[in-house]
Amino acid sequence: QSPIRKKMLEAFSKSKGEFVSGQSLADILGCTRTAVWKHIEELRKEGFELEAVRKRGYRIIKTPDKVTDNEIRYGLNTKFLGHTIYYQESIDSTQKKAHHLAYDGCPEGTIVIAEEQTSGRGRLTRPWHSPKFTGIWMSIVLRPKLPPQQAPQFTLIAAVAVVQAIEEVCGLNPEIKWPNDILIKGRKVTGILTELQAESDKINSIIIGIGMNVNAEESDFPEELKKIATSIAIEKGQSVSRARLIQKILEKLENYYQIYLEKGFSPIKWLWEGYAVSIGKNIIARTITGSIEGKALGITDEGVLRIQDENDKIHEVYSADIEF
Ligand code: BT5
Repeated sequence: QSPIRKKMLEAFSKSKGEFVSGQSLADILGCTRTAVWKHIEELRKEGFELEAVRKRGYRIIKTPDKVTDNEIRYGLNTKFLGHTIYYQESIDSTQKKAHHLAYDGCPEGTIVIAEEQTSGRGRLTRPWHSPKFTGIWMSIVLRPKLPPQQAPQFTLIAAVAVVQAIEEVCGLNPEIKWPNDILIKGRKVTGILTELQAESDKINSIIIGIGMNVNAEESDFPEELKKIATSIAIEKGQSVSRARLIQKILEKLENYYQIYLEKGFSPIKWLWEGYAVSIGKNIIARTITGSIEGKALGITDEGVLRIQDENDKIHEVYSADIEF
């Protein structure tokens, strides 16, 4: 944030919600009233709501709901997850940053979080729309001592954690569409991206990216997403604290991660199936090598989807886009 806007915010905090005249702001900042107005517009872009009244000046009505490291740390109830936080107001992709940090040896449980991503990405380098202050754009680094084949299970563990966090914090009932979509009433509210750094037989780190539309309004989505995406605020009819949701996701994820390390995948699989929408249905799975049509039977202990085609042949699918 620019030093001028920092000074401006100090002046507003001193006034405790009362109006500060344009002239006194100009005096404090040592600039013209036109320049003051420009800085006010910048604050609005940063998520501040300001009231401007002629002859009285400006006052702050609402500060942006931010997800800074302090906001996340305050009230976080985990043993290690989220104890190291990299926060940036704007970033290209939290996933990319987390990869660098993981490579450089950051501690397990490190998270990267930003208010905005300028090139957030989904699977297969698809873009992930991440406008400022409206969502949770977060990447989490874990270091399980496991073979790389088990990595896809982490998408499913994260999905269970996300669904339960949304249920508990927001009172909504999301569903999981294998492998990585969380839906509310058929529209995507969250996407999960699990990537790994590994040697041939062992995982060095797993990077779980979570993108959740929280306080986005209909108008925040570009045309191509309007019909397929939704947000917590749209479904609930009111905005929700992103910091609280993040804390709940981290608490749930840490808990299920520990259960998974102690007891294996089956307790998670059992929970996961309770939230899954596509199981038992006739689906089309589009993979990079082609499409498979048939009945989704369920997932294996590795988190792989089993599909039975019309000739009763069983296919095991590691990653795909599902239509039903
Ligand atoms: C995903 O990919 O759903 C994984 C998304 C992971 C995003 C997180 S945010 C934090 C971290 N940092 C990153 O850079 N990424 C991760 P996939 O299944 O491939 O879905 C991508 C598709 O979802 C796009 O092609 C769009 O159709 C749609 N999409 C894009 N942005 C969306 C949004 N905000 N809400 C709902 N759908 C969206």
